[in-house]
Amino acid sequence: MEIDYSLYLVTGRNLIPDGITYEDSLEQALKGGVTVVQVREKTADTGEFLEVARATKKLCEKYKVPLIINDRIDIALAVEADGVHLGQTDMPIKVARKLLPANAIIGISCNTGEEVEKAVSAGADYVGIGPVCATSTKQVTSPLLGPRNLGDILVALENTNVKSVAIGGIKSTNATRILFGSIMTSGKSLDGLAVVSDIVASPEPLIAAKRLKDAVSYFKASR
Ligand code: TZP
Ligand code: MG
Repeated sequence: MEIDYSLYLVTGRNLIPDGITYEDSLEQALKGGVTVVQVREKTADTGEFLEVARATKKLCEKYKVPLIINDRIDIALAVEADGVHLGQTDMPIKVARKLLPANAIIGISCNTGEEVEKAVSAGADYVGIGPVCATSTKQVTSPLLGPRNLGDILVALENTNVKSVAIGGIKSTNATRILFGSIMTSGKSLDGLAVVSDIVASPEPLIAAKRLKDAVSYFKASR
């Protein structure tokens, strides 16, 4: 399955402003041009996670956008999601691959070139590289990369078909700098940007998504 990684929305239900429902927020983001959705639920129990995943799947189908589930292979299977996103300490990619349908998308979070190299040999479809900038959405312990280190890490993807998104503190105000900054050191460019708060914490997720999408489209058109 070919995925357009341009604007990869990672959900964050706790960040949605009062008065906006999860479904409204998601639908606005999809209308604004989000191209992939990852359901990330760090505190929900299994029943709640499943419910959110089902609601998300409905909207993803409506907008023909692939659905990725964070961490939980069982939930991905239950809702027939398009894939899973794993962390460095989650189920190993090779094990996940055995459990999931043959065409499942598997992505993994990476912070270093070595982690990216490992992800490539384990058969990842894409890597989420970060945190690029400071974020308060997730407690991060790994070093902030900035565009330059991000570019150095992208070198590990040269001559592979593995796609990449950057994550962590990405906003419409720094998107262009991250996209263009990261190609200074490598011939490889990002395939997209992964964003939580700049979209979901916005009172206008459609506009927020559109701004980010425009930045990625501009970058891709100029390559
Ligand atoms: N992984 C690394 S940083 C991060 C995740 C899930 C959070 C990104 O959130 P935001 O709000 O886009 O900075
Ligand atoms: Mg995880």
